[in-house]
Amino acid sequence: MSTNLLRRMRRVFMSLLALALVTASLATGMEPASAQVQTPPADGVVCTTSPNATFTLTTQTGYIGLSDDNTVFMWGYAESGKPFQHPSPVLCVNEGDTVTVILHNTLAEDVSIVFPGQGNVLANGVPVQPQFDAGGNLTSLTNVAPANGGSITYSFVAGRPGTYIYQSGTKPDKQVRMGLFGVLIVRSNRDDVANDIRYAYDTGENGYKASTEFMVLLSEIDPYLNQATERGQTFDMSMYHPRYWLINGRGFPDSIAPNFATWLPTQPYGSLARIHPYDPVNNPLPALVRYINVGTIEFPFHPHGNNSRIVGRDGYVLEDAVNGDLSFEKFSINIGPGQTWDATFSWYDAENYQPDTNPVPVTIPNIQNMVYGMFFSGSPYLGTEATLPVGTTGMTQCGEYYIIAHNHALFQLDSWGVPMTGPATFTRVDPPLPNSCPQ
Ligand SMILES: [Cu+2]
Repeated sequence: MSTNLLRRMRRVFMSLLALALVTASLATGMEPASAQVQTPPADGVVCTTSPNATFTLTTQTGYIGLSDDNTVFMWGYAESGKPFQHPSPVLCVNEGDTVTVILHNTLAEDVSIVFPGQGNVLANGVPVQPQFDAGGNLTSLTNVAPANGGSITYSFVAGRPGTYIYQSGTKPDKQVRMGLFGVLIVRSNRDDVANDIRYAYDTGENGYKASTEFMVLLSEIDPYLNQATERGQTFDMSMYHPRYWLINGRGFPDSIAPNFATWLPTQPYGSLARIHPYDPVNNPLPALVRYINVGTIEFPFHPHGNNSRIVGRDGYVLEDAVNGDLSFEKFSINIGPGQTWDATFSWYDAENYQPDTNPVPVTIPNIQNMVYGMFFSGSPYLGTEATLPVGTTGMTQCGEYYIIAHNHALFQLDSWGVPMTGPATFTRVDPPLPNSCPQ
């Protein structure tokens, strides 16, 4: 999707989103599958890697843009020498790597990082310990990088493949809410990247098309907490009340803009899932979505018209020695706070409607009698662009389908009172290859 299209769309989406939902519903009852990536990829997970799995992170402050055009002050862990970004970088390592994270703290209070799911974490070479003040009160869940310039080095062996959170273990009620969190992906030794195949885990049926790997990192913001922090004021956490909910640090429609969209300079990660229909020969593997919840309550995420297969949770493959495979099909993906869920999905062209040989079994009304959503090509047939009524803003490129996926707690599908924004994104289903879609 081009930059211009997305900018136009941002202006007009409010009045047209309802129509888009109608359009999207035309494509329900079917299921998703796979896409194209470049370097850096326009869509999909953006991995921050290091040859020796060593990452140098520095706390930074900055601002993000939200769907009501507000901006909010945030904290983040940024790669050394790079500016603030939200969320913090996605750290990708391989199982068995000795991972080293060097944390430099520029903030005026102690910060830290905990690595839930990782065992035997060291801080400056010795096992991490909770921290207490002189009165015996817990001050941090782990060793800290002291305020105003302190540093600490964490290390651990990445034992199991999976999706993990890393986040502040110091005043997490405040610091995680302020943005001190990110995702850690541990890759499996089963991966066969040369053939575009990865596996979420070392065992089980969780192979996926490597180029269709997506992330849905769900978070929340109470802007009054952020404002108080920016002003150096205290904030009464009993008054904590989020007004924004985000995917990968963006609200809709920014959520479907490409990775590194220039107009979202501090929010590099999009969440559009771009795939092709399942094909037993040419596109047999599913896509993978890594769901992560760093909020304070459960988020019932809801990809329309599509079941996913949950293959792992919290870095554990869903199987055991007695029962074997324990993966399961799921419609809404209800992720608890602090959880990660890994889900595979394909999109099946179940009816395979074709204009000549297998037309839709309804009489299509005259276009004057229909309302067109901006994500409707004008034709119900995948891969067909048809005439749009005069004055209609069309956003499709090659007759692709857009299927909405959103947080189904509808009071959260919102940006401080602007409805139908926040945690919503799309699955974009391109026609089978070869097609005329811009890549
Ligand atoms: Cu819905």
